[in-house]
Amino acid sequence: MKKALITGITGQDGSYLAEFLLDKGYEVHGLIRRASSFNTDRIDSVVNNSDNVNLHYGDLTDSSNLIRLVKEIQPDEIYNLGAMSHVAVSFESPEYTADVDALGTIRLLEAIRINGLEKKTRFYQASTSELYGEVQEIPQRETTPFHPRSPYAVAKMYAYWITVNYRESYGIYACNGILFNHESPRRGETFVTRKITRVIANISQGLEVCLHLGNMDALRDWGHAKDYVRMQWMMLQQEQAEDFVIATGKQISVREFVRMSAKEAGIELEFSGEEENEIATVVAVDAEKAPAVKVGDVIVRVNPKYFRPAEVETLLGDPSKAKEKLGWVPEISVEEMCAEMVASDINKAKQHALLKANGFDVAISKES
Ligand code: NDP
Ligand code: GDR
Repeated sequence: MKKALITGITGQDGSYLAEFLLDKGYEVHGLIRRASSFNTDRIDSVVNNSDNVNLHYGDLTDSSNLIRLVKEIQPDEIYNLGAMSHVAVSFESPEYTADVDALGTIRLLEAIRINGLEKKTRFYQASTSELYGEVQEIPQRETTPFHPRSPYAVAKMYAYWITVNYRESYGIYACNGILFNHESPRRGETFVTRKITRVIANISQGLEVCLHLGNMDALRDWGHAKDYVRMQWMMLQQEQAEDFVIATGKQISVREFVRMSAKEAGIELEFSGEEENEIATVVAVDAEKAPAVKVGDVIVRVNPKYFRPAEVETLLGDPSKAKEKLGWVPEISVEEMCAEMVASDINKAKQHALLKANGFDVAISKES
C-alpha cells in the first residue's frame, strides 16, 4: 500500500486529493493545524469512513515536526498543498506568507533529504499561475517568464525554484504543478467565485442584500478542483519529474462569473456605471427561485477596499503539455462548476432561511 503525506489536507484541494488517493488504495497521512475550533469540516466524512486516513498535528513553520513526521511515515509521495493561499491577505501578512509558502517548502524538502529519502519520496509542489502576474505572453505555458505581483506570488516563486533546485541537485523526484484558479463548492468562502455564489445565494433567500466586490474586470482561467487534483497525482506517476501547467485554456471576467451565478439563481442582471461606481441591477427574476429579490434591486456594488495594491489583470493557461504528455484534459466546464457551486450555496442559504423563519438566531458571516 503506497503512503502519501498531504500538507493542507483540510483545504479545498487537500480534501479532494485525500478522497482521490483513498480510492486509489493509498494510506493517506495529513498535516493539520491545531485551531481554537474544529477545522476539519472538509475531511470529516472521509476520516469517519476510512481506516486509511491518519491526521497529524503540525505546521509548515515547524521544521522539527516535519522532519519527525517524514521519518515516522516514510511517505512514497508528499503533496505540499499547505499555504497561506489568499493573495489579498498576503499583502497584510507578507512575512508570515513567506515563512509558510516559501520556507515551508524548503523545510519539507530538507526533511526528505535529512531522512535519506531522496530516492524514495516523490514531491509535488502546489505552484500557481500567480507566478505569471504581469503576463509576458498569452496564453501562459511552462516556458513563459514569471513576474509575480504579490507577496504570495513572490513566496511561491521561491518554492517553485527550490523544488526545481532539489530535483537538479539531489535527484529528488520533485515537480511543480503550475495550477490556474480552480474552484468547487468546497472553495474557501473569501475567494471571489465562492464569495459570489455564496452571497448571491444568500440574497436570493433574503439573508443578505448586496454583494460587494473589487476589480470585476479581472480575467481568470477557472477550472474545477476535482479535475486538478487528478492531475497532481498523475504528475507523480511519470518516469521523469517535470513541471506542468494545469488550466482549461479559457478565461472569463469576474463580472461574467457574477452574471452566470445570478442567472443560475434565477436573477437577470444589468451592469452600469464604471470602476468604483459600477453596480448591477435586477432586470428580471424567477420568483420561485429567488423569492427575496425584486426587479430594480441593486444587488452588486464595487467597494474599493477589495482593490489590491498590485493586481493580476489577466491569466489564461495553455495546458497542451499536460494533454500531450499525460493525456490530461479538464472534464468539468466553468458553467457546470458555477451551477454546482450555486446549487450548493442555495441549499445552505435555504437551511439558514428556514432556521431564521422559525426563530433561531442565524449569524451570516460578513468576513470577505
Ligand atoms: P486552501 O486555502 O483551501 O487550503 C490551504 C491549506 O493549507 C489548509 O489546509 C490550511 O490549513 C493549510 N495551511 C495554511 N497555513 C498552514 C501552515 N502554516 N502549516 C500547515 N498548513 C497550513 O487552498 P487550496 O486548497 O485552494 O490550494 C491548495 C494549494 O494550491 C495552496 O498551496 C495554494 O496556494 C495552491 N494553489 C491553489 C490554487 C487554487 O486556485 N485553488 C491555484 C494554484 C495554486 P487550515 O485549514 O488549518 O487553514
Ligand atoms: P486569486 O483568486 O487572487 O486569483 O488567487 P481570488 O478569487 O481571490 O481573486 C480572483 C480575482 O478576483 C478579483 N476580485 C476579488 N477577489 C476576492 N477574493 N474578493 C473580492 O471581493 C474580489 N473582487 C474582485 C481579484 O482582485 C482577482 O483579480 C487564487 C488563490 O487560490 C491562489 O492561492 C492561487 O494561487 C491563484 O488563485 C491561482
